Amino acid sequence: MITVWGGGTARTLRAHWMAHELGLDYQSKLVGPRTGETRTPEFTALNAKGKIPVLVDGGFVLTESAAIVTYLADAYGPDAGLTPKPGSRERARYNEWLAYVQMELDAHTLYVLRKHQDLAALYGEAPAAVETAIKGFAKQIAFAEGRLRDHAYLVGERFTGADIMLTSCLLWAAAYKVDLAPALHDYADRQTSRPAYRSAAQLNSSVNPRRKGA
Ligand SMILES: N[C@@H](CCC(=O)N[C@@H](CS)C(=O)NCC(=O)O)C(=O)O
Repeated sequence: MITVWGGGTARTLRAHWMAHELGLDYQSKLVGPRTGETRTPEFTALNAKGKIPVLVDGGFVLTESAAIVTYLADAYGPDAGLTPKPGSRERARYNEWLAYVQMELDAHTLYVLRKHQDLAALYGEAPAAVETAIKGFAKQIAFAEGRLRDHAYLVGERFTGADIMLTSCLLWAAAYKVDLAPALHDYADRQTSRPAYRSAAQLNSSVNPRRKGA
């Protein structure tokens, strides 16, 4: 039995979205962040970091949204093309996009906004950090825009887990009213019209529809 723990955030959406792309029959435990549900002994035994999402596949426990997205596609959709073949140059390109999304868009910019705007009561007010994060996002997102001006997807000519990762950040940025170029809007609209996105987003947001971002 496969279980995905976590709901209500851009990062948990990634895991549910890939599970829905694959048509997996899985269980969801929609615990939310900062609810105390990620601090229970049951949860911290799975993830000592106290963070969602977490995947449990039989006795195998995996954390980190990008790792979960990639593992699910590798393990349960080897012929579905949702991840390029390990060892290929396309796989290297896929890894490049994943590292970029996680570091340059998620951790260094959007999550800084999240921490010092919505969660300022927890992490402190930091207007200079917010301003730097907005500028940093604008600079970094140009890399994705350059690709998407004349390609439909990030890797090759098909949808992969990298598109799940990027789209989750574009939705997160849009929720923060960050300006996005037309090519990025069009791209996000195409990805979010996928049936798997729609069903996963509905499930993911059933935790707390008012919550923005991660
Ligand atoms: N790098 C991790 C980040 C996970 C993360 O920070 N999750 C947040 C919510 S999006 C969380 O679980 N916070 C737990 C809490 O604050 O209770 C990933 O991509 O999975």
